[in-house]
Amino acid sequence: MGSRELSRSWYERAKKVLPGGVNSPVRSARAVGTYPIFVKRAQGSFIWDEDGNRYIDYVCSWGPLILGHSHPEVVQAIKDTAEKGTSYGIPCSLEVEMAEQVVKMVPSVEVVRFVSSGTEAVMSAIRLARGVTGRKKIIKFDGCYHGHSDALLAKAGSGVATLGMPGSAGVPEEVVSQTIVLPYNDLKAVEDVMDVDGQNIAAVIVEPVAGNMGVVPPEDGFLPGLKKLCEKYGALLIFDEVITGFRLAPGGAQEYYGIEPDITCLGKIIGGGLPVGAYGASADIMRHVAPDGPVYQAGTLSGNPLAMVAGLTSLRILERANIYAELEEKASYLERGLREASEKAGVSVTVQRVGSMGCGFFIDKPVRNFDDAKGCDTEAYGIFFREMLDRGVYLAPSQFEAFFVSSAHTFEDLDFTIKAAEEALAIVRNMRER
Ligand code: KE4
Repeated sequence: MGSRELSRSWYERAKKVLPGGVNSPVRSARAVGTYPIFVKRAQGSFIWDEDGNRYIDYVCSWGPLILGHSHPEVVQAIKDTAEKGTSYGIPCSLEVEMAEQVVKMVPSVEVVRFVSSGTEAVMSAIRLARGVTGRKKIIKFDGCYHGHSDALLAKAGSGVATLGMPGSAGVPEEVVSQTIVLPYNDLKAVEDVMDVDGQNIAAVIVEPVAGNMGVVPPEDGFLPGLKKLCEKYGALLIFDEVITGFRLAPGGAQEYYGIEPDITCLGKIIGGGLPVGAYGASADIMRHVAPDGPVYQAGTLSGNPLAMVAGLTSLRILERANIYAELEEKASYLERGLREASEKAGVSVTVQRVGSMGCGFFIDKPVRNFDDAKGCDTEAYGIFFREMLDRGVYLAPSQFEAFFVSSAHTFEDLDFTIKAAEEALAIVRNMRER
């Protein structure tokens, strides 16, 4: 691996005009004790930095690029569409075709509204649930991330079943006072809150597979239990499928686990690499959304033809190619290899995976919630990240994120990654033994 001097100089220049030199905090790589690379181009499973170093990319733009970077059909569709305009602010047929595609693929969605990010999708879904039920309180789970809208930037208060506390400066307590934060996979905690306060709960929002504390699968009974409790108390169940949507199956986690939520939030893959978010539900629920109903939501670039065609082309490829069996084979191969690498190095890494999303927790036990995840050796993860980077493998610059396998990753890429992991973990062990 060559020098990364050009990335470093771009970073110094960026810090003068962008907060922390980035447009999203986790990209700063501060959590892994280094500075970010600056990407010059990307193709398939590879990214190249400004210094010309090539990396196998497992971030895939935080999930969107399930088909790999610059998929030729997606790029061509964007080019062809751009020549006819990039945004109209007036309805166009691509929005209808894209909505029909989402409705066709996502089991619980009959009507969908497009927005420009996952944050917008979730923010709108929460407003919709409150508008439909006439209730204010929402339940979310500690360690789940649903974008940066105020109501969801709540962190768990001390203990269980406490009202949220602001998870960020600038979020008034009044806003998060209606947000109850509970431990993920703790159905009893939800039951206890609902037994007392169920009639005031507008919605329970959950990542059906948590992907923002590392990857934490739902334990048996958790998702069905949430659905039953919501039905019992008249609250709406919201699946935040911004990561899992189109990732775990064509119909996302709700197809993978066979559980249909009341409202679904989508993002990432749905945009094929361009900014698209969406929220959808039954026609009966969505008729509450303006201009049909009283729940207001709007967006200048919502449904713009460029983003629609990138997403539509991607979804049609996913539906046609049925790549999920291939992704399962590749991701399970990588999981096995990482497990063997950690055993060989004598460094405890708990690999957790669902489909083509996974992570390696630097801890010697299963991780079932955020309190478990917080017990990880994040310093060791930082060393691992830097050593893998030096060997040409780009992982998430945070222990509390996921790795993603795309259809562009080859078994050669996976073998290269596993070998690099063996070397990197040996260095983690040696540094621990000092
Ligand atoms: P965006 O607003 O970033 O498009 O989506 C927010 C969001 C909502 N729901 C889930 C489950 C999400 O994972 C996200 C965003 N994910 C993060 C990291 N996993 C994006 C990376 C970043 O914030 O830079």
